[in-house]
Amino acid sequence: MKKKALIFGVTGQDGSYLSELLLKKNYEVIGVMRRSSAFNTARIDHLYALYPNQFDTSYGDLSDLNSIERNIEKFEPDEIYNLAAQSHVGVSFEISDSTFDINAFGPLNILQVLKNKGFKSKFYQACSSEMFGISPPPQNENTLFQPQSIYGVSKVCAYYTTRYFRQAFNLFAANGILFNHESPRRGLNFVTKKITIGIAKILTNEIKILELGNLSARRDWGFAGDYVEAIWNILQQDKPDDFVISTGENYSIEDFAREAFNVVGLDWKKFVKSNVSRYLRPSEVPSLLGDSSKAIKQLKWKPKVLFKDLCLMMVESDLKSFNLTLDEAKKIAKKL
Ligand code: NAP
Ligand code: G4F
Repeated sequence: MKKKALIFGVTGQDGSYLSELLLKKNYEVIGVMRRSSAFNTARIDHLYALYPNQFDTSYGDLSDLNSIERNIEKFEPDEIYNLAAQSHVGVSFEISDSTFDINAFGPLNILQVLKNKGFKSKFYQACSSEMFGISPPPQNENTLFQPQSIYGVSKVCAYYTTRYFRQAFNLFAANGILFNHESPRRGLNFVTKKITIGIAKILTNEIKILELGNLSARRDWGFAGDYVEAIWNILQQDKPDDFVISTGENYSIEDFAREAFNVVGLDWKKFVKSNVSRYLRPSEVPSLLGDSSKAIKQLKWKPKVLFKDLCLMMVESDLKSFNLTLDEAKKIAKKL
């Protein structure tokens, strides 16, 4: 019998990589996606064709309890991965109610269904290093949560809700506290992707200058493809538990820009402008640096792709989407 996984947030960056991983492991994967006026399946379209008998999607929304119930009852999954969220910290300052609603009440809705209907599905909740906020680095599973945004607060809520259902009702419910992870499939308005696609736009004369916000914040950036392996691993443990997943290295936004522009031989300082009045957040998380000793020991997990290779992977992929090879890009860069 194939294992069955239900993924909330299947259309997102992590949902697409996790689907690929589970399908390779011979799972049957059902992705829950919300209705959108524009198609939102670009990251998973290839999977329908590659795995016609193993992969499918179903409509549902984390703020619609009835749809959650319907999906769990219909598919009776062995494992449920809740990756769905309003995942943009900056945006959460503007749409705080819906961010809190989706990110905090969403997992509560799923867990209530599991408990009330007696389902034994294992449950994974996507938590975040943003929960640590201003707690000084390095951060691990014992670090104080001091979130600096409603996004962070909502994830702290989701974290404790998951632990509560595990402790009070004996559900297999686990939290992954993941530090920033990126990829060519990263959403366009996160800083890494904004920089790497910005480089391709500068080289093709679409823009002259790239505007960013705070350049001094430091992040522990890993590769999403590596992190979904940890996510899967967390649900394969004998007992449910919570794990920090990170690379253990951190760099500033300025460092990322320098490294990424350097891939094509450009000096970032000539092309990046800091527009703090537009992009500065009301409160900032200055430095995230994960200590994943527990995951390394218990999950036997460690990241394969580190900072430099991640920059290279993302720049090359964005050049490709503009029909440029790295060599062609370097030639154009010499003339700028
Ligand atoms: P993402 O690309 O923004 O994907 C978020 C997913 O959630 C999308 O599929 C989105 O659907 C879906 N979604 C949003 N609201 C929903 C709702 N009301 N009902 C159902 N689905 C909804 O995020 P990601 O980078 O893959 O991250 C996955 C999870 O990990 C998120 O919970 C995020 O907060 C958390 N996390 C991410 C990182 C990171 O660095 N990437 C680090 C720590 C934690 P649409 O496609 O329709 O928008
Ligand atoms: O790329 P970001 O928007 O990611 P952020 O805020 O760290 O959040 C991401 O990682 C969290 C884990 O720690 C996840 F939970 C969350 O879902 C998301 O995936 O911003 C990174 C840093 C911030 O300090 C921000 O102020 O970059 C700074 N920044 C500077 N200029 C910018 C920009 N961020 C964005 N999005 N756009 C800018 O122009």
